[in-house]
This record gives sequence, C-alpha cells and structure tokens, in this order.
Amino acid sequence: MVSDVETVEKGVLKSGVMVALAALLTLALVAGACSQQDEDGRAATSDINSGADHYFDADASTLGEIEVEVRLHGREIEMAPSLPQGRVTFVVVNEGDAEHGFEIEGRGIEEEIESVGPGETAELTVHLEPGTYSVYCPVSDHEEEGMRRWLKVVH
Ligand SMILES: [Cu+2]
Repeated sequence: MVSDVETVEKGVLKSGVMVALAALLTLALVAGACSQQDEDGRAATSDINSGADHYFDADASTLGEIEVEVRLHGREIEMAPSLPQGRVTFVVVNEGDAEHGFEIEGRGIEEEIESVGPGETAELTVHLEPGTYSVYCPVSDHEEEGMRRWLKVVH
C-alpha cells in the first residue's frame, strides 16, 4: 500500500494528487467501517468509486462531485473510461508540446475547453447523466488523428 502511494507520488508531482490520495484513503477507511458495499462502487451513500485509480479526486466535502484528471500528450487523451453520474470537473493537463483542447458531447450537452497550451492546465465542469459521451480534442484535425474516445457515465 505504502509503496503504491510512493509510486504515484513520484510519477505525478502534483499537490492535488496528494489531496486526492488522502481523500481516497479516508474513503477506503469509511467504506471499510460501513460493512461491505458491492464491488462496483454503487454504494448507496456515495457515487464516488472508492476503488478507483488515481484519476479520481474524491473530495469528501463535496459528495456527488468529482474531479477527473485528463492528460493530453502526443495525439492521445488519457483518462478514466467511465465515471459515476453527477457534477464532474475535468482537470485537463496538456503534457504535450502542441496546443490541444477538450470537448465532451452527448446526452444533449456539448461543452469544450477551446484551447490548452503546452504545459497548461484548464478545467471544465459539467453535469453528466448516465450514458455514453464522445470526448475529443477540437483543435485542428487532432480528433481524426486519434484524440478521441468514449466516456461511459454510470449510475
Ligand atoms: Cu489536440
């Protein structure tokens, strides 16, 4: 457990991740104390999946809201393939050396961060209902070059 935390810490030098880890550890303890919830994160008291990986920033003070890290590099969008429904803030980090953006489309919404410069971070908050969404980079023809993926939002 401790070694896992250290690995993530070295890999991602962001203070936000430390906060996320602390929150996840807290959640894990809470979940452990409240008997066994089912494994797929559908706990009645929270739509935060405490078994999630480090993409999730589970802030216990804002239940029903989550922060999701999105990394852009090369012609790839790296992010969790599925999320729980609710208010989601995408924290989009451009780790590449080209301008990128972030757009999410589906279930009647279409929201975007038009541009994120190299090395920059931008945030986009949306309310997501269960369903399948298309996520892509709206810059130039990056979408066709591979910067697109599906995001599944579940109950
Ligand atoms: Cu792009």
